[in-house]
Amino acid sequence: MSDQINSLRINSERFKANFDALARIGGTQDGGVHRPALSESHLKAREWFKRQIEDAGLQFQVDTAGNHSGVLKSGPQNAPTLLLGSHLDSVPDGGRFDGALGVVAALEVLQVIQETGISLPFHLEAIDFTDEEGTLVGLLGSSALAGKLSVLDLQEPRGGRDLLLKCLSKANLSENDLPDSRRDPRSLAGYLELHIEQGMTLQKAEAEIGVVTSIAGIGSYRIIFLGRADHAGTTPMEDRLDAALGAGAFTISVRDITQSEFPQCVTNIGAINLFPAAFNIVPSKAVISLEYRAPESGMMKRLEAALLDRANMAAKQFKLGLETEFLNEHQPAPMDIRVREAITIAAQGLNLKTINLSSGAGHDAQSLAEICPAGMIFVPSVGGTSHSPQEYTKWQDCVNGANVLLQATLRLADQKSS
Ligand code: HGY
Ligand code: MN
Ligand code: MN
Repeated sequence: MSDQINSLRINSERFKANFDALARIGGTQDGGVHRPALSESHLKAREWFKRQIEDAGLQFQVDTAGNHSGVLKSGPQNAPTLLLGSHLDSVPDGGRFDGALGVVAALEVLQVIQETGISLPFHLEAIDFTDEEGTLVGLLGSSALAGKLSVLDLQEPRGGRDLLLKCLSKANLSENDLPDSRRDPRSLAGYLELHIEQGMTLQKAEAEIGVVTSIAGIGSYRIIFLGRADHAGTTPMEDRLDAALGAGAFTISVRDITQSEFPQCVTNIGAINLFPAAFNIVPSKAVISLEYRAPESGMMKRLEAALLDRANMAAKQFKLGLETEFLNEHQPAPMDIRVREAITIAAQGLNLKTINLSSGAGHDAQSLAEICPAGMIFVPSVGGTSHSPQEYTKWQDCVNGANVLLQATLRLADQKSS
C-alpha cells in the first residue's frame, strides 16, 4: 500500500466532538449513559446519527429491523459492502463507550475515506444495530440482518413480549417485517467492529490493541420456582413452601457449579423477582433471569444441562414447583483469520502493541460472523469496568482504535484487490 494510504489517520478533533455530543444524549450524572433500546434517549441518539450521516453527505438508510446506516459508495457499481459499526443502545445506567465508540469510529472512517476520495474494491457502510444489549431481545438488529432471528426469539424475548411490541411500534417497526432486513451474504465483503474490551486482559498485558479471536456464546432462561402464599406470622417455618428459598439455593448452586465444573464459563442471575412481594406473605413465586456463557458450543450445552439439573434439585429440596423457559441462545463465534491479520498488520503499522484474546462479552460481530468474514478490535477498559457509569477508556486508546479501524479497512481493501 502507498505511503499516502499508510499515513492516513482519522480527524481526532471531529471524532472527539462527535463522541462527546453522543455521550450527552441520555447522559447520566456520573458520566454514563442510559439509552435502553428504542427508549426516547436511544431514538434521540439515532436521530443524531442520522443527522451526522446526512451532514457528511453520506447516504442514510434504515432497514426493517431499525438498523441505521450511512453508506459511502467507494467501490465499483455492483461491489459488495464492508460493514463497520456497533450499537447506540446501552444497558440501563451503562457506560458511554460500550457500542457508541464503534459507531462513531465507523462514521469517522467513512468520512476520512470520502475526503481522500480513495476508490476501494467495496462500498463502506457505518451501521448502528438495534437492541444489541438485550433490553428487548438481544442482538436483535444484527441477528435480523444475518437472517438468524427466530420466531422463538420474538415469542419469549428477554425483556418480555409486551415491552418488545410497545418499543417496536414506538419506533415504527413491526415484528413481521424484521426478517426483511436480511442481507444476502454475497452482498457483504465483511464486518469490522471497534469496541472497548470490558475486561482487564489488555491492561494487564499493557497492550494497546486487542485482536479478538472468538466471541463467547450466550444463553438465557427464565427459571420460575412455585411455592404457596401463606401468612408470614402464623405459618410454622417447616410448613412453608417458600419460593424465595428455591431461588436462594439455586443462586448459590449456580455459582458453585460454574466455578467447580465449568471454569472457562460464566453464569449470571441478573434479576430475582418475588411475588406477591409483601413483607408479610411467604413468597409463592420466584422468577429468575439466568444467563450462561461459554467459549464453545458443546461446553455451552453441558453447562445448560447442569444448570437445569441444579434448578430441579433446588425445587425438590424445598418441595417447590419448577418452570423453565428457554429464551434464546447466540452461538460462540470464531473471528475470521484474514480479518484478524488485517487488524494485526494495521496495528503494527501504527506501532501499537497487540495481543490476541477471546471475548467474554457478546457482540453484533457474532451475528455477522455467521454470514461474512467478521473481526473485532478491542481497546483497553480502565480497571476492566463496563456496564457501569464508571466505564472508561483513555481518549488516546479510542483514537488508536479508530486509526486501527481505518487502516484495517484499507488492508482488507488491499487483500481484496490482490
Ligand atoms: O452482554 C454482553 O455481553 C454485551 O455487552 N451485550
Ligand atoms: Mn457492546
Ligand atoms: Mn454491552
